[in-house]
Amino acid sequence: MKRIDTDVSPRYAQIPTFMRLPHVPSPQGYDAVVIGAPYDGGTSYRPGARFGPRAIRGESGLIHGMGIDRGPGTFDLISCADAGDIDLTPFNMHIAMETAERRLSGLLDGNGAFLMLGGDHSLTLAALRAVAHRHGPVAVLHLDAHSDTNPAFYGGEYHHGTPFRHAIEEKLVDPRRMVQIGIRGHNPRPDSLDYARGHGVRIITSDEFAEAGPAGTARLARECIGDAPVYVSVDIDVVDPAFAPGTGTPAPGGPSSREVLSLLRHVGDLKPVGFDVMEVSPLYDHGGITSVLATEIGAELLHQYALSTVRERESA
Ligand SMILES: [Mn+2]
Repeated sequence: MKRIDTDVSPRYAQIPTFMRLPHVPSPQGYDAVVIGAPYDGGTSYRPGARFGPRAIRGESGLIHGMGIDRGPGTFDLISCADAGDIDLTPFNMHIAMETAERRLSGLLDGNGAFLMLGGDHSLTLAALRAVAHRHGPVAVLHLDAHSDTNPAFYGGEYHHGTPFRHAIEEKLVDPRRMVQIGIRGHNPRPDSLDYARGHGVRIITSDEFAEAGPAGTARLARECIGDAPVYVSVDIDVVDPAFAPGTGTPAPGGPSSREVLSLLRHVGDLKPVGFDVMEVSPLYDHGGITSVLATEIGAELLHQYALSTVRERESA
């Protein structure tokens, strides 16, 4: 199956899949599969991320597949499909998490990697369970305003502020090969950064990112992650709410969309094995700018995966 041809059908036409990829509900043999995770049962403030995947897909027809001066397009290098959404119950997080893990594990059985479109960040724990099942404990490149290593809130162990604490506790990730970039703002007490730093996580705050710049920050991340298989998780709230207002817990003082996109251009130098773009809440968006950015980030991650896949193939 092929992508919808923009020479035939204008970019705002046809039923939207991510970047006009073919909709393949049970994909097999693809290098990368895009999957939506419409869910917001773990949000602590603004709801609405359950509508994220649909909004991202709606805007994603805009993207042709590759920016200027970037060489061959992503879909000339690797095979990709859109598998649709995970059917997640809005009523019970434990069922939703199990459903997500099962579906994502199933994708990894027959394909190279997935790009999950969220959905709130609690589902990244399900993704890491699936990825660790396949690859063992992975390194993590985590872009977010928040470290998401909080304790339980209101008696709930699992919510969108906890996935990386659980991932560390469940040994799904190697915290010494984990980098969190863009962290800022306010944390409830005790400071959740204490937990992350106490386990050896490398935190690069928003101010440190601004000082080192995208290339310098990428260098720091590469020193920490090395050639370990790495999961890349992007909470859209890493970007300043001036550029990405449509999200659950906005935090002023973040990097611009350009800075985040140029940082992500270095992901292909690593060995990425899975991706997500989370926390898009279209209810709070304006003119679709957050969804447009999420689509651009997803496109960049697929391209970086294509570059690393081609490099691995050539060295094999
Ligand atoms: Mn997050």
